[in-house]
Amino acid sequence: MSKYLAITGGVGGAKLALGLSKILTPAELAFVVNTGDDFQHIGLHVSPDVDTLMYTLAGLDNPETGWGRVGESWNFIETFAGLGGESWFNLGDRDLAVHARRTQLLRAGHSLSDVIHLLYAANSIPFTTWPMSDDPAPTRVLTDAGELDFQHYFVRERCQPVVKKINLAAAGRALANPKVLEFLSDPDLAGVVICPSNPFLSIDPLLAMPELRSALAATQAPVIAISPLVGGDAVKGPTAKIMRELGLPQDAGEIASHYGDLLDGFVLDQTDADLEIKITHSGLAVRVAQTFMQTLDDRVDLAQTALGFLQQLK
Ligand code: FO1
Repeated sequence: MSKYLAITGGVGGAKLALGLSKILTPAELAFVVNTGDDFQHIGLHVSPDVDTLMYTLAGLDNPETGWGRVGESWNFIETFAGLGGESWFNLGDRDLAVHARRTQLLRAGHSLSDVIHLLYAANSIPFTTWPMSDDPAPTRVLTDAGELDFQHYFVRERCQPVVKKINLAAAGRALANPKVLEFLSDPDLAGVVICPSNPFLSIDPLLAMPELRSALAATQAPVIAISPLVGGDAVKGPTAKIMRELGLPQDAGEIASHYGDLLDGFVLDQTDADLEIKITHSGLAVRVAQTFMQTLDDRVDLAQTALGFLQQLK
């Protein structure tokens, strides 16, 4: 039985995750999610990338924002703000129940892995989904406005501060999820897909975990990444802005070399087909496809392309 692992974080990654979930069975597909965005907020443990994937796989995601739930109400946060509480991080009423239940379970001694299993099962999601670690591994962002917690940079400051460095030290100290390490050494593993998430904010935290990075480098299965850039700009979020601020060329070729020798293949958007030669010369196999996903069909088509590419690379 061929099995596949999808590495995802944020909104872009969740889109492809949905596409993969429509063509593979739970016995064939597992997810590992970035938890570097997690934070304690107003006494609650918030896990944005875990929840974005959950809502997306359950068909409950807010199609406008990509995060949070569709059909949300905002009575709590409005009332909380009226009492002088922080409201820069928008917590919808139904979303709030997820954070409250997760916090309650964690306080009762459950691991983040267990909590994810319980919350995903409660939303009838049959796919195995692992956090990159059960330990806290908060991403911090060094900017011209000082070092910021991830959500302060991303939401409170709306990604405006100029990024100097992404601080992944906590991820470097966190214990990589042994289930993921085990899956990467499974002889039935037929491929790994790095979804089109922000490489610097949503994928690098996982790769900053030495054991996870070396397990990915050592796996016998082919590893591919899908470009999160289309024509030099991110579909959503600050990927291109961060690349500019880090002094990197804002093109898909840079993304391919960012992942370096971890990759066997790279999926490039058709807008960037001119980069195919350059990337191929770096020793990578390249597929050109539509990576810009608007519809469910787009998500499924890109997932099919990714799987076909992995089968070709085996
Ligand atoms: N992103 C925003 O830009 N503004 C918000 O108010 C916001 C609230 C929010 C609540 C729950 C949740 O799971 C995600 C939320 N996000 C919000 C998105 C979140 O900051 C990002 O999805 C990830 O951390 C980065 O991909």
